[in-house]
Order: sequence, then C-alpha cells, then structure tokens
Amino acid sequence: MHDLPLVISLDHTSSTNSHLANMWRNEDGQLPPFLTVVTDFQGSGRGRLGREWVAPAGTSLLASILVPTKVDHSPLLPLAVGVVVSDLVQSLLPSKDVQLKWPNDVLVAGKKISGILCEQLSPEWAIAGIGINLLQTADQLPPVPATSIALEGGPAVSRDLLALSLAASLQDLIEIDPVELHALIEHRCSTLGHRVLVSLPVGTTLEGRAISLESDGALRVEDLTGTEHIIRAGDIAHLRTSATAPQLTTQGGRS
Ligand code: BT5
Repeated sequence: MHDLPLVISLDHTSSTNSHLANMWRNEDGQLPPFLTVVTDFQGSGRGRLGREWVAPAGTSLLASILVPTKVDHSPLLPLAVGVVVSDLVQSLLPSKDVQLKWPNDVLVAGKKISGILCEQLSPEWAIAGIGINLLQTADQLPPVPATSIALEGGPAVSRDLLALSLAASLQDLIEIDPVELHALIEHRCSTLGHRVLVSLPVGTTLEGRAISLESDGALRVEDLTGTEHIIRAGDIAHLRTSATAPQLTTQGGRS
C-alpha cells in the first residue's frame, strides 16, 4: 500500500503543468512523488506543440501530477497516463465507447474528452498534465470534435477526488515491469489495427495502418505500399475502414 498522493487545489493558475514545474524548481526537486496540483481555471492551458487547452472556469478536471520516472518507463509515460485516464472515463461512462488514441488523446465515440501533456523535468522526474472535460455544454467546447462527461450522460464528480484517483492509479501502474506495461498499453490503445492518417511535424501526411507500438512508445505504421514507418511525433486521425473513400472519424488537434 502507498501513502495517498497529496493534492493541492488552486482557484486559478496559468497552467497546472507550469505551476508544478515552478514549485519543483523552487524546492530544488524536493517534492513528494505524485504530488498533484488541480485548478478550477487555467489562464494559459497548454497542449502539445504550442497549442492551447481551453476550458471555462469550473467545468473541467485540470491536473498535473509529479511522476518519478525510470529511464525504461519514461517514453511510455504519456500512454500509461492515457490508460489510467481512459479507465477513469470508462468507469464514469460504462456504456460508452472510450478510446485511447495515440499519442495522448482519450475519445468517447470519436470525440475528444481528455488531452494529456507530459513534460520531463529531469531524467528522474516528469509532469503528467491531464485535462478532462467534465461539465461543459456543447457551446463551451472548442470547435473540434469534443465532448464532456456531462454531455455523454455521466455523473457530476468531485474534481479533487478524480485527481486523487488518477494520481493513485498512476502510482500503481508505473511500478509494473516495462514489458508488461508495454503489453497493457498495446492492448488498450485503440489506434492499433486502425487505418490512420498521420500528420507529421514537417507538414506532410502519411496514410496507412497502425500495426504496433515500439518499446519507446513510437507507432509503427504500414503505408499503402507496404512500407513501414516509425512515427515518434505527430497527430493522427483514425480513418474508417473503407477501400474507396476514407472518412475522418476524428481530428488529432488543430492543424
Ligand atoms: C493535448 O494537446 O491534448 C494536451 C492537453 C493537456 C491539457 C492539460 S490541462 C492540465 C495540464 N496543464 C496544462 O497547461 N496542460 C495540461 P494536443 O494534442 O496538442 O491538443 C490540443 C488541441 O486540443 C487544441 O489545439 C484543440 O484543438 C483541442 N482542445 C483544446 N481544448 C480542448 C478541450 N477542452 N476539449 C477537447 N479538445 C480541446
């Protein structure tokens, strides 16, 4: 049994990831593992690649967890967090199709309900930032395929209890052997087996089928000519399986 993680609750901050990183620096790294910061509102919530995470005050779980990382675990951290978040979302929406989309999204019926931003502070420490849409109405969500727990008919839940539950689950999950963790993520990541459209950071796209996950969390994609590519960064969209007319089912963030 572990001690329960400590949760610090703030009315507002710029970004819980930035807030926790500043605390860590100010305390020379002397903070308890799995210390969690939650807030009602972020003035500058961050996504990946300079993108924004937006949520009106009091509508979301906005949390950052301080995670001790082992070298062989750390590349898998965003996906391990994704497993924990998708389990939590599934427990709140038991009858819904909850998907973990590589590399960092949790979707409900193809719509984004959660985004994850992991940032490495040092070789030993990382921050796992998690946004989950809880209470938003349709007009409070950004103009992308997105949803919230309330819109999907789920219950109202305490933000601090959810954060505590995520931190405690993550504490358990990252203790498991990296090979087991990799297998668990492969089992849970809905992207595997899907036809995908990959938007690469250089601005080009690639269409193919996601076939497996490398040990460092990279995605192996077989393109339409049968050539395999290892994707370490980028956004993907799951495509419907259709020989003739591929249709997007979801977008991986703004392009
Ligand atoms: C992410 O980035 O999805 C990671 C988001 C992480 C947010 C958490 S909140 C707590 C912690 N503190 C922070 O400052 N950040 C973390 P990315 O894959 O780049 O997706 C960003 C894109 O998602 C945006 O460009 C929008 O298209 C979309 N988006 C923004 N807000 C959203 C929302 N509330 N719901 C669904 N989609 C959203």
